[in-house]
Amino acid sequence: MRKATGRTLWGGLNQAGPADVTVVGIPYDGAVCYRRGAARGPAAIRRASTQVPAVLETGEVLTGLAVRDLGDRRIANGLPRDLKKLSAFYQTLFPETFPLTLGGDHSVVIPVMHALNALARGPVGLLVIDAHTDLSDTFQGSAYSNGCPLRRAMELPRFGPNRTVLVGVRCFEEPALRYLQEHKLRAIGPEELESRGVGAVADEVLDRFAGLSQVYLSIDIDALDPAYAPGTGIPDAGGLSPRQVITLIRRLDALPFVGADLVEVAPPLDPSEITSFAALKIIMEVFGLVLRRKRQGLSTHLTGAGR
Ligand SMILES: [Mn+2]
Repeated sequence: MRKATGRTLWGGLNQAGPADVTVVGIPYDGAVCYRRGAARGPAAIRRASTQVPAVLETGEVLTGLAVRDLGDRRIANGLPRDLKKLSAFYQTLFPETFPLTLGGDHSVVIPVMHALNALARGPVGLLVIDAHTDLSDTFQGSAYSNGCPLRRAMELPRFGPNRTVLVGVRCFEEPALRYLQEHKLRAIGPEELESRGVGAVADEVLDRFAGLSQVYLSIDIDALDPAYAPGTGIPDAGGLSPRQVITLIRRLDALPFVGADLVEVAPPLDPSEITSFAALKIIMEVFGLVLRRKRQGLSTHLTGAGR
């Protein structure tokens, strides 16, 4: 594990000791089905994080949020081989802190979901912001490709199609589309988001997760239009704007989020670094959400974990 203790990381919020948010990088792109490069995502996002102040665009100052960057965890032997080890690591984090994972390709969140599944006492809501469904049972011969992580999550008892919402999806493999339709998974595409507006969609998301004690947030940077996020393996035109994603996240602080990830930033495909900086801005918004919950005395990590 590479130590990352620099105080300039994360807008200066990075510190040693107990933390509200714990950052972990998983520099792995072995499950990528097209262009690689996401393994270098954590380093690029961290580098960007030394260049910004810890202040949101609303003027909210993030001082007061304790962030600790633990550096990287590696998937040396691929998935599923390293799944148990990584899941065990996350099981030590969830009861204490809000883990924020930097991908890596989208398959890196499978161990995170396994950890949540092992610890949560009740059902887990899952909000996924992504251009793709990631619901393929297998993709190019692998059950652990980056086209499959959401399908793997759906197989875990704490997760399920009726408590999962996809935002930004617009690219469907046919078998994944059938699964989505058969299981009545709620998918809100870019056109619906644009026509109904972010506020209405946020209200629906709040409504759908009402009553849950834990919700996990997974953000694939390819949800953004390639104009805003060209540095990713499979860009898909017609996507969301950073404006929409930032506003959506800001409106969801009533939800009991217990962790999040941001995946699929591929720096070799991102010569201007705008993808890394867009990812960072979205992550800062997640920090803001955690801090607002903390200030209100609301839970910011998995409570009542079954360990
Ligand atoms: Mn994805």
